[in-house]
Amino acid sequence: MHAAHWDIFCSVVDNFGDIGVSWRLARQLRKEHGLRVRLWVDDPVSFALLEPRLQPGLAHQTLEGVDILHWTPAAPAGAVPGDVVVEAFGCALGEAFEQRMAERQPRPVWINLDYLSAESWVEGVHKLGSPHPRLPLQSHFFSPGFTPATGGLLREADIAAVRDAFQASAPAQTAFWQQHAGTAPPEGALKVSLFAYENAALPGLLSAWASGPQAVFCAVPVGRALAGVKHWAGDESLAAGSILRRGTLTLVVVPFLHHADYDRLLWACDLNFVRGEDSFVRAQWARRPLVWHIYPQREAAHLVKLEAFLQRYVVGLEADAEQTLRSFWQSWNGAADTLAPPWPALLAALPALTRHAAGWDDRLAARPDLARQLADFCNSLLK
Ligand code: TRH
Repeated sequence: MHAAHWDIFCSVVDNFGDIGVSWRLARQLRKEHGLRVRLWVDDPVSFALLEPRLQPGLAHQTLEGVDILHWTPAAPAGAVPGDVVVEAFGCALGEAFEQRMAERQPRPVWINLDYLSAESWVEGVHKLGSPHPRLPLQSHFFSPGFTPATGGLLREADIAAVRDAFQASAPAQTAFWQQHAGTAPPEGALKVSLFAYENAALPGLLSAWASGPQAVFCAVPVGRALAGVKHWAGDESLAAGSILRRGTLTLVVVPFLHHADYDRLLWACDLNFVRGEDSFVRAQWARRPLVWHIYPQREAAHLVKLEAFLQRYVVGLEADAEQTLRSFWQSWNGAADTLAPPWPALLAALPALTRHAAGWDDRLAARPDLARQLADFCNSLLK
């Protein structure tokens, strides 16, 4: 039987989560499932930030066996749709392409890949069919999630082995820091990565890190949180390669890293501040405590999602550590009365949170990952 041909469409609305997830999914379907994958992306410039091998000027190129195409209003109109068409995050395929899908025999399996949420309604939507209003086509929702009744999470088959080898190797970590930060963390410092949106709680946290008692080595990738760091430091010149020292805090600005190096950053740190969707999941695979800055939505809808995740995540966590984690996350997300996330309490809870993060990773690793579940689901519809 020929390897099924998949089309994945991704529109970069803002930020990097949509393309981060789509690129990860495309690579995994190619590498682990032997599928022929075309990835259509409307913003190759943003894509190239997390995948520097990409040449944004090319209409068509191949990376890691995946065909990458610049998706323009004209580009896919002449293409014959694949056996499976994945519409990532409601990106709208366009009438011309939908028409070709309807004309194709057999018709493609059409997947609407959803955003990740820990809310329980997701289980009711997962795999639900939705007829096209005009054409003889049906799409299916596919919902990532944390429970067995959802589509699971993106997780490569070899990630635990690669991560464990890196975390066990001091020389590999030192080489990593030297390459990307130009310096190694001071002996005994707590290593933290900081990826966030603009955050009113940031100055207070940076001040807490600068005033001890624990030395903190913080890596900030270039991006939205850096403006807040500059403002706090009173130094507008901070850029990739800068090293800032204030009291017990050493802060390094690292460039926006290649996907694989961003994983290494998370693995090398004792605590990771992450945001959105994809970095949030990657931090869970690091087996280290995390602080999530959730993507803000209208009418505070994101706070419901935050709570839904917390409810799942804290199961089995000691009561004190749970209380600390909740108040820290709530204040980091502007959902607490205070703008000061309780840093001393979080620091004290880190050993318990680290043990918990390892157990959480073990539990999720035992579940089938999203790429496998999606491939199996589509295969069942292709028969
Ligand atoms: O960039 P984000 O804020 O993306 C968000 C979310 O996906 C959100 O759900 C969506 O609605 C919104 O965009 C439009 O955060 P996220 O999801 O963590 O994506 C960041 C990607 O960037 C992820 O794939 C990791 C990658 N990354 C790197 O490759 N290198 C880096 O140095 C950093 C900081 C991130």
